[in-house]
Amino acid sequence: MTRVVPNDFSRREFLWAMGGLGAATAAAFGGWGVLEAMIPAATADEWHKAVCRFCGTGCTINVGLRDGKVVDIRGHEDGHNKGVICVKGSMLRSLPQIEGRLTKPQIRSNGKLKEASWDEALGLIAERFKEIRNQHGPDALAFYGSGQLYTEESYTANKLFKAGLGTNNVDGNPRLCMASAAAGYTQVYGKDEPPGAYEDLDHAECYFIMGANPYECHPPLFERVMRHKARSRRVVVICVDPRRTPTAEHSDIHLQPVPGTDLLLLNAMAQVIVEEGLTDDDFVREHIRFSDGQNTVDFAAFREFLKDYTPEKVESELGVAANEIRRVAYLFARSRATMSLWTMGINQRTQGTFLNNMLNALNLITGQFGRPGATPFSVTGQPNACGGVRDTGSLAHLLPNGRAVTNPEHRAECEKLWGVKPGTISARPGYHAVALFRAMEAGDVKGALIMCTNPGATMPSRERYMRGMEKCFTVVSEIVGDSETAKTASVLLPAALWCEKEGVFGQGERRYQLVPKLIDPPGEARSDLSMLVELAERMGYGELIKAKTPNEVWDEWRHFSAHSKYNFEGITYDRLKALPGLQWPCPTEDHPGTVRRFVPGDPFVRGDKKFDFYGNKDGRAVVFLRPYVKAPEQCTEEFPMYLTTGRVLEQWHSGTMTYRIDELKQAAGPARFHLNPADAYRLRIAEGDDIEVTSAFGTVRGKAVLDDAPREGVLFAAFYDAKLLVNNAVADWFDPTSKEPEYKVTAVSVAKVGA
Ligand SMILES: Nc1nc2c(c(=O)[nH]1)N[C@H]1C(S)=C(S)[C@@H](COP(=O)(O)OP(=O)(O)OC[C@H]3O[C@@H](n4cnc5c(=O)[nH]c(N)nc54)[C@H](O)[C@@H]3O)O[C@H]1N2
Ligand SMILES: Nc1nc2c(c(=O)[nH]1)N[C@H]1C(S)=C(S)[C@@H](COP(=O)(O)OP(=O)(O)OC[C@H]3O[C@@H](n4cnc5c(=O)[nH]c(N)nc54)[C@H](O)[C@@H]3O)O[C@H]1N2
Ligand code: SF4
Ligand SMILES: [Mo]
Repeated sequence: MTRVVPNDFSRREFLWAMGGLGAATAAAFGGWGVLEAMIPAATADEWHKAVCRFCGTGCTINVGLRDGKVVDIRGHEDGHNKGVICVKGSMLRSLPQIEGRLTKPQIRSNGKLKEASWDEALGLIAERFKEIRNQHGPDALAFYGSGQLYTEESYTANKLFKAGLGTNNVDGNPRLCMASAAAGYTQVYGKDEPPGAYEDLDHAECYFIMGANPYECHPPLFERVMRHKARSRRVVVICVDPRRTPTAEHSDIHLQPVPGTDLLLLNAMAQVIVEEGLTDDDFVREHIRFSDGQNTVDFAAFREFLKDYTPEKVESELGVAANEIRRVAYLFARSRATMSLWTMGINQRTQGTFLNNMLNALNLITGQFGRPGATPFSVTGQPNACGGVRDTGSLAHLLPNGRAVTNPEHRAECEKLWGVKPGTISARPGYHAVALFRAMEAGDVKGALIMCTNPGATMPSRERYMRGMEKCFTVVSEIVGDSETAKTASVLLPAALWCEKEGVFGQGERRYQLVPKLIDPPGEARSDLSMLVELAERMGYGELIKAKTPNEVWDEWRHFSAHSKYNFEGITYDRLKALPGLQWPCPTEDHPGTVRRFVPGDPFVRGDKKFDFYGNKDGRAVVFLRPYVKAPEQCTEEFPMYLTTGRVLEQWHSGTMTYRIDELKQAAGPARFHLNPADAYRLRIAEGDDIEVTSAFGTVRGKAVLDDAPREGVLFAAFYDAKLLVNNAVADWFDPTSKEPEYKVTAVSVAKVGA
């Protein structure tokens, strides 16, 4: 492997100075000396438009090939990302060759995985799944998928399980990630997915970034914020995070709340906005309905509700001074265009849905909506959580295009569109992620297909759920053989990754983009779609799953979508091959796509309305009165600190991909516990000490690093390193509505090992 710069430290410094952006981008900033060293040795013979495999930014890229191998990656100038990519994207060139790629199926016998043929592996799965269904009913089977599968793959799995096998036990990692955002949008607008677009990043004057660290997790988006800020002195960036992240360091205002208390801040901001007359009264009158969650209430009731949340009343529990709350509320309401951005610090919370409701509410009551730069915007994590999972309804309570399994009309519509007998789709919602792994543990789910996700590392309270997977007939489709999840597999299937297969990713602004197949997978590895198609055939569902190639599945799916307000029938493979993606709604093949929803330009807006929240019968968006409730994890004498978890720039989730790429591994280093020096001093912990972190859920050991980024009393760890499986200690409480776990708030004790 080519070493990129002589000294890893200086390389990381350089990348960080560039906002983590990749080699192709760094040129724009004049970092030429180091840049040349970063350009890979091999030059490409041919270039192909594709999409980055990693995050929900969904950067359009050019993939350089030589001798059937990926040798270079560049940002695509015509993409929404305008040529910008981050370090993970630029290192995609090494992904197909990572160590440990699976090349043959494996079947466990006498406790050991042994190589087998595809015929044996798929034959066994079909036989065992049929047996389990016949003996225990369809709900003893489950599919656990991923926002990193292609849309065609998630759509097919969802259809096979819900309309074929007859169980709604279809869930996946977007439950851990975007469920609160989806629930929040659906309650407010009657439809999921953001009203705004990345383009809004170029126009806002106030950016309200809460529970998100886009500097590390969505670098091209944050770079757009910084570029806009450099152009205009009026721009103000506000960051709300218990850690002083690089995002916070680049912001004008950083509020550092106690983990788990954000709803106090949002309600207090609303209180200031209402009390100080900062609402947009016309917008409120014409386009908003207020609700206490059960009934419609009036504005006076909203105002009354907020009286408990004056800045002075909340400041001590929140950990942010009242005058700061007032200042931020003014800036939010008064700027010419306010864009709020949030991710996991908000979604992964027992009040995640309420927090999402309130973030949308702040933009609505101030009329910061539907103009360039004025929009609420939930930033998406995975490359295909939106298009692949939320839009296809591949979650336990959903059917495609925003339909619900509990709604008889919705079931009937889907049965008709899928051509199955009335009554085929079960009326019972399946198990959501946490419930699913508990059902495996309890022995209620006896057979599961896990695809493109590594819950053995990434579920909260993971040890418990490893036991569940071990107990079950667990089929794991993976690219590597030694993920935590693969260790539990009864059958392990070798998967093709990214541009070894073809399919569509739908990123965070409703944009669908095509990844072409450019190279061959190693050995006998094959696409997840082909596994699903063959499994369906072997189980007797060949007629139901009649679309067998990516293009055939896509065509079926886009015609399906025409029966909904998620209509993208006009987005064909041919258009996707030619264009750097299209944003839905996009009903016809000559439609240019839709940048902003619920405003003119959106094909569903009726007549000459300036705003039309057509997802709700009365055409209004709903502002909810959402009371703050303390997080279930509170600091006690036994567990006096908060553990919070998250990501670093160079690593992706459980690290099975990025921790095997030398440059990214060296740049991130091993994961450690980040401890505020004040806490470290109190606990007599020095940098480099081995420490033990214990919660009511489990214990993890790791090295301490002193870092004043987390606020006092807060400990941070990332989860990419299999040597520091922080999820052993992370609590698995979840939001009662979205069922998304609260990864961000666990009460722990911290001690030096042996002390
Ligand atoms: N480099 C990199 N980028 C990624 C990913 C990756 O693995 N690596 N994964 C992608 C995915 S799937 C996702 S979901 C996104 C996640 O993107 P982000 O949500 O931006 O990343 P996280 O690090 O999970 O969490 C964001 C911040 O929440 C803060 N936080 C913790 N508790 C609280 C709280 O109580 N209140 C508030 N306000 N903030 C809190 C943390 O300190 C952290 O800085 O990133 C995507 N992009
Ligand atoms: N402590 C803590 N835990 C968290 C979070 C947190 O903030 N803190 N965040 C949560 C969130 S937001 C998310 S999204 C999840 C992510 O959790 P996971 O999805 O479990 O994590 P990944 O490492 O992305 O797992 C993807 C797996 O798919 C494999 N793979 C890659 N490409 C393919 C393919 O094409 N086909 C197949 N079959 N396999 C493939 C990879 O090798 C990898 O093992 O983690 C959650 N866990
Ligand atoms: S920002 Fe996300 S999509 Fe863009 S290059 Fe980086 S990892 Fe890939
Ligand atoms: Mo995520």
